Amino acid sequence: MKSETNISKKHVADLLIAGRARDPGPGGHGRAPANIALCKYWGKRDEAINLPLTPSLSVALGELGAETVLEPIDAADDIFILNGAEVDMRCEAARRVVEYLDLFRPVGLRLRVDSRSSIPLAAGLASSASGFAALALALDDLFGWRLEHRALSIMARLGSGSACRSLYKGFAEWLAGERTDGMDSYAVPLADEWPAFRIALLEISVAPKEIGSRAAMRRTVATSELYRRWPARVAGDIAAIRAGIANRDLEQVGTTAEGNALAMHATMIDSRPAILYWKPESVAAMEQIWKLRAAGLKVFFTMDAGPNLKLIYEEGQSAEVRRHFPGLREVAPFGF
Ligand code: 2P0
Repeated sequence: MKSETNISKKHVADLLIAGRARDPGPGGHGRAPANIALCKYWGKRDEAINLPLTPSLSVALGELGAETVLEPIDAADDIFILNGAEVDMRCEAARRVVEYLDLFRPVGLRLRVDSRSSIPLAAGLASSASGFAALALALDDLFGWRLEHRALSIMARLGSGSACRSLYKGFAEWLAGERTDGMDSYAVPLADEWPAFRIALLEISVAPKEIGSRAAMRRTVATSELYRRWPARVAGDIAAIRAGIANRDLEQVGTTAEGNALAMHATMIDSRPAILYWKPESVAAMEQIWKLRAAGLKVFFTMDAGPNLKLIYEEGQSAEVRRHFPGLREVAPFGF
């Protein structure tokens, strides 16, 4: 299923900024929202440069996201500050940031990376998407490149696949593309605004995962028989979600997004060895949502590579939904 080539991130980075100066200005700033997929990205056709096997579609989380400031420093090593605290440069997160900076900066340039995330850590949300999108924007600003959105989206994708969807407010679709260099694999914003749309984080557990999404994706693609059905499932789901958004049809968007997330988890469960992110409380929450829906409340859920749920509903149901799930963290993607 995969079509790995020998194309490296460095090669793509050079294509993106070909002919542009690499002299830094005094500083760079970038800010990007987190995003939640309604039709999931699950599985790569090229792991080296984060190319997906299928398209995906997400909604950005308004003001929840990352903000990054870059400054050249006269030092032997980079400095990485996350939410005000200096990060040990030997840790995995710092290593990924340094590796990413190395793709774009001249040899010898050291940077102070000051990053803030407004994503509640307790929500169990991955912060890599908004983090790498903000970092891409900050680099673009630091070097004064003024890259177009498409190039910025590809640039963000090199940090983390789903980061390419974090450049826009509202809904965005990541086009899978076909090229081996991935220059046609980037996200585009959907024009639709849906002010009543709500997405809310229902925390089940924030314990560290036993397997990260990168490794889980790899195992699913390599071992799940069911995964062979995934591209066809995505094709139908993404069309249905797109049409549902255009018609402000919550029932269609909600049922399709919920089914898509469950199908993604089914491919994980079908992997050998099986991957199961759900906790008993995750299943209890799903059952509660189905019960409320049977009783007439329009509320749906999606889930990512973890045990937490994200609830989908409209403003009119907000009070009722929050009454049933008191700890919810609600986001109005168009209302900030
Ligand atoms: C998504 N996830 O569409 C899917 C659904 C998790 C479940 O994108 O390896 O951190 O950096 O490309 O983007 C999480 O994966 O993976 C993810 P990499 P990423 O939101």
